[in-house]
Amino acid sequence: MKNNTASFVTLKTSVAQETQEMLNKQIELEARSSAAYLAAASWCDKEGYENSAKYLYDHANEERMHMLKIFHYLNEAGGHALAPEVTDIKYHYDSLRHVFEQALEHEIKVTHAINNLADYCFRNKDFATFHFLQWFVNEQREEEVISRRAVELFDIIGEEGQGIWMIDAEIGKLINAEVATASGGAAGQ
Ligand code: OFO
Repeated sequence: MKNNTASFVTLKTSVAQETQEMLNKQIELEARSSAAYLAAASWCDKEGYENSAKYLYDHANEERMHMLKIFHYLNEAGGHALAPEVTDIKYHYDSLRHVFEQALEHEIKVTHAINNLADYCFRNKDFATFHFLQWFVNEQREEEVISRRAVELFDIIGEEGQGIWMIDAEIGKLINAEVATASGGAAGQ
């Protein structure tokens, strides 16, 4: 007689094992984003960039929410979300500009990861997960726009004299900023 355990495991969810692994990797990446933003917030706090710190603390929370969104999706779909281990977080920065350049670079990396995941799900006909990921596609587009705006402020305002404090003030205004889409809406949460 055959052991039914293995077939039960594969019948329990329509989300393929490979997709589950990719979703767990994305959970880890979102957790890494949250930890990285938290570390950057702390650096800004310590350096006296109060508004940038607020922006980054807020963003760390958002990233944790992203992680949980995937976490719950995977478990509700009958899979197994794994609590991620996050190591090798950067704690020191050369300057405020460096913080935001790194943040933009990180967001671009996350966009690529989401696109790869969505592409994989579409090619493998997992349309439910593909549909679920559309929220993240929009969110990444919005996050890239805001992160790019933050970096642009350094060139527009200039860092000399009181410039750096003006940049910090402007970055504070990006908290909860909504990004209008080309079609007129806002890619909200
Ligand atoms: Fe999770 O959106 Fe940024 O990284």
